[in-house]
Amino acid sequence: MIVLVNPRATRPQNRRFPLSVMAIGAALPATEEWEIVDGNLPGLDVEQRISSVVDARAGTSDPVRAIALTVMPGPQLANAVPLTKALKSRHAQIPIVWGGNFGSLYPEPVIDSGYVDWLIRGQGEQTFVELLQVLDGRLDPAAVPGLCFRKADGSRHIAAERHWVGPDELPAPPYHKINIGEYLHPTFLGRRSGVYNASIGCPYACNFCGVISVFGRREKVQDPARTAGHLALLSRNYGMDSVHFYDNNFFLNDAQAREIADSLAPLGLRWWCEARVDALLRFSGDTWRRLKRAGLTMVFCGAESGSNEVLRKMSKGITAEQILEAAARTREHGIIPEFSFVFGDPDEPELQIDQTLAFIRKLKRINPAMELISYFYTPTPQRRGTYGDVDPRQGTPATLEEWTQPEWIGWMTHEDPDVPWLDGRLKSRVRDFELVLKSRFPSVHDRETNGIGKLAGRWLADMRWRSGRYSNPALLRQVRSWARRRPDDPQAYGHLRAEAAMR
Ligand code: B12
Ligand code: SF4
Repeated sequence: MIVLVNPRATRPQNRRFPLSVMAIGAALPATEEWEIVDGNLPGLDVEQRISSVVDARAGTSDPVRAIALTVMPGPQLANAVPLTKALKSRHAQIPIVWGGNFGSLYPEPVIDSGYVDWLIRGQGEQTFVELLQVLDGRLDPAAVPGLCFRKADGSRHIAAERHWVGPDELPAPPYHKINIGEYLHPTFLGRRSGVYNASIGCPYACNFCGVISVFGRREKVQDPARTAGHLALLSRNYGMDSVHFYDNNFFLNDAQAREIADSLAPLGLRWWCEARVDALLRFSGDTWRRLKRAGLTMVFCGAESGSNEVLRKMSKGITAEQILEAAARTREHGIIPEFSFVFGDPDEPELQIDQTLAFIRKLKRINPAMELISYFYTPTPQRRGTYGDVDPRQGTPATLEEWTQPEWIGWMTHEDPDVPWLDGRLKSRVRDFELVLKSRFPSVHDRETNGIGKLAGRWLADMRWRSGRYSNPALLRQVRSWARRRPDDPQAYGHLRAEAAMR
């Protein structure tokens, strides 16, 4: 028996399918029994639940022989650390395994912790199956790609990730192992929104991004017919009416985008996905129209900066002019663009912030429907060359306990990194701008601010927006906190966010 754990990563109201552990479970041999414990479910005592499975299985022919956790940087890590410690002290004899993005990027503190026995870096399906053979004494752990551990002499064995395979070579998501209805929630897309991941990796080379550090510069996409088959099941059997595609990069090129559009069209779903600005600009008018017809409602693009110099330093491979053009094309086709920006150039942070804020105004003029997502630049380990030529490991914690401190959570979530080139004044400049912009143009994601509050916010923000004076909008902040049915949720990251957390 294997217990696969998704430590709490977000509030129950934001929970989505725990895809990472579903993928690991689906790849286990048919003879292996396994169960998912999802910390995002409401009212669940995760440690208690795991322990009750362990206790129920103890003394049977199939006791729990591994507890495996997925761990993403950020709040999930903060929850995974105390949970793992508690599990280790309660069930010392059961091997504890970590996988996921945090350990893939920062293996040393995980291996050194003393309470994680095995770490799997990168794609986990095959490595986890081989680890079970290691636990049975049938395989030498040092021979397993991606498997990291402490050797008998106390030194670390940190393996490189294994050569990974694409989604078509992996089993289908095991929907029968979760209660699907518990994971379909209202979003701006629909009443019963779900999530899906149809590819692995990304072929681009942005040198601030953690994806290429884990998966290299490659992407493999699933056959669109298979994607449509899985979504049809969710829509037909469970009433899913909309979907967020989790893929880092959903479209490879024009031909593949058309194929996706044609496969999804019959399903009648509304959907959100991430795409590159340059890829979008290569689409023909016909491809845009097919995508629109197929339900593409919002497209998220990493715009990152309004400065060509900064985009070049980031190896982003796009220009500010192309971003403006993408804003125009999305407007023409009635698709909402969600542009994400990374603030805080290590060389000239103030100049970059000013240029980018001015650029966002321009984007808003071209496409008033445009949505803004903002992050602060947080150096992330890279295979080659980092944006700003900084050492992303310098000063990062050596222990998991330190990683879970609030200042490092702010670092990992890219919400509030403590970096020498960004002070509170500069961060406030970005946050104040964002508050003015989102009050003046309420986000389609915002279902929590009441109508009067939205009206008052618009009115108050209008003067500021026109004059370009954003600093310290105290009254707007007050109106916002008064008008929200629920307070801003700083755990509602990315596609979960009703609006960016505005503190
Ligand atoms: C879903 C998701 C979330 C969800 C959390 C999901 C959950 N666990 O409940 C939410 C929205 C909360 C979230 C938040 C954040 N996320 Co997030 N998220 C994703 C997303 C979109 C999909 C992950 C997924 O399900 N993939 C599908 C599964 C099948 O693949 P996988 O997770 O990679 O799992 C494979 C391997 O990693 C490994 N593996 C994973 N877990 C395990 C466990 C075991 C035991 C084993 C053996 C192997 C293993 O094997 C799996 C199968 O091959 C990815 C982007 C992406 N497409 O991957 C970003 C991504 C992982 N998130 C990222 C980030 C930075 C964050 C945030 C820190 C920042 C932010 N402000 O958004 C926050 C904070 C996280 C937190 N709360 O702790 C980055 C990580 C980059 C990095 N390496 O640093 C990504 C890659 C997005 C990006 N392009 O930047 N996220
Ligand atoms: S930022 Fe986006 S496009 Fe660039 S490497 Fe990362 S996932 Fe790919």
